[in-house]
Amino acid sequence: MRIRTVAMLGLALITVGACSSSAASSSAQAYKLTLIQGVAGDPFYVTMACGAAAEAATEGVTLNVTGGNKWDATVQKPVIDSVTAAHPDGVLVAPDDSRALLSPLKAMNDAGIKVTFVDTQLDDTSFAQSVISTDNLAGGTLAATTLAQLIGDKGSVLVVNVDPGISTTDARVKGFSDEMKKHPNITVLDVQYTHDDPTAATTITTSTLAAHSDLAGVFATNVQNAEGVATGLKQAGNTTVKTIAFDAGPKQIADLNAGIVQGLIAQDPYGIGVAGVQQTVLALKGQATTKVIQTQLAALTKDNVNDPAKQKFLYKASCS
Ligand code: T6T
Repeated sequence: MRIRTVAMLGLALITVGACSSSAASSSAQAYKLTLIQGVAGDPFYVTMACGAAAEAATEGVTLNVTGGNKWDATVQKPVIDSVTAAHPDGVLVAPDDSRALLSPLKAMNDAGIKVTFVDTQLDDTSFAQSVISTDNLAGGTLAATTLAQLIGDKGSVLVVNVDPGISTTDARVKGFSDEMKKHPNITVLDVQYTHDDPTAATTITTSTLAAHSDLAGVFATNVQNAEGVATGLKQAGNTTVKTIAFDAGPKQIADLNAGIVQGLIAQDPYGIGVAGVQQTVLALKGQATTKVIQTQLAALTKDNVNDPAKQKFLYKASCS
């Protein structure tokens, strides 16, 4: 497998080939695919790229991986535009905003590039070959029932989220908030946004601990928020507040094992990457695709995190 990293316009661009480019281009079906990550460097998207690269190798297609260095639609838009200009055959994309990126992604589709949504999606999915994600609503519900149990069904809970307008994290918060309505002795505080910055999550945790003496639990909606919340609880020496977080990056697993976080709702980003390549290649071959695919999730605790069956839900820092 060939992996090449190129610094371009401040973006990380990785080329992963199943075989040498000359060999790939000699095959009639050596399609060129690009994966546009929600943000580069996030273990969720690193793992998704590993799955996509493995499937690309199996199928004999080439895969470029790119992404902005920040979760921000204004950073992702030029990345999308430059991929459209490069004109691969198909693109797997995780849009950073469910509305703001409609126009550049429609332009990509109108240019004849097959588009598949992986993880996040737009409000308008009409032109997508396939939409592949976790059942984020169900994950949010599971986070709420687990947290309610951990805190004895009473007290205040803090929700630390990325930004409004992201399909995945919006659905997680909806599932969480709707479920918490069934728990009258739990007060869900106003959702706080971090723009995907762990430092902001730490600051929010510190100030909420100070302002709400009955704070009993936290729901952190993704990797960066979970990392920042754990840091805030550690810095405060707090051992009473219970935390449930989405995702299963390496630092999150360490925090779970250390007892700082009590539960993780882990996704299967590797499987999303595999399915994304499979569906895009089917579309390119003119074969039927599956319009909506929901991949598995798993509830991880300190007690089950080492089970063999859970290992596929742990995210990677790199593919090797
Ligand atoms: O939770 C994942 C992903 O599903 C979400 O859309 C954005 O955040 C992550 O990448 C984790 O940081």
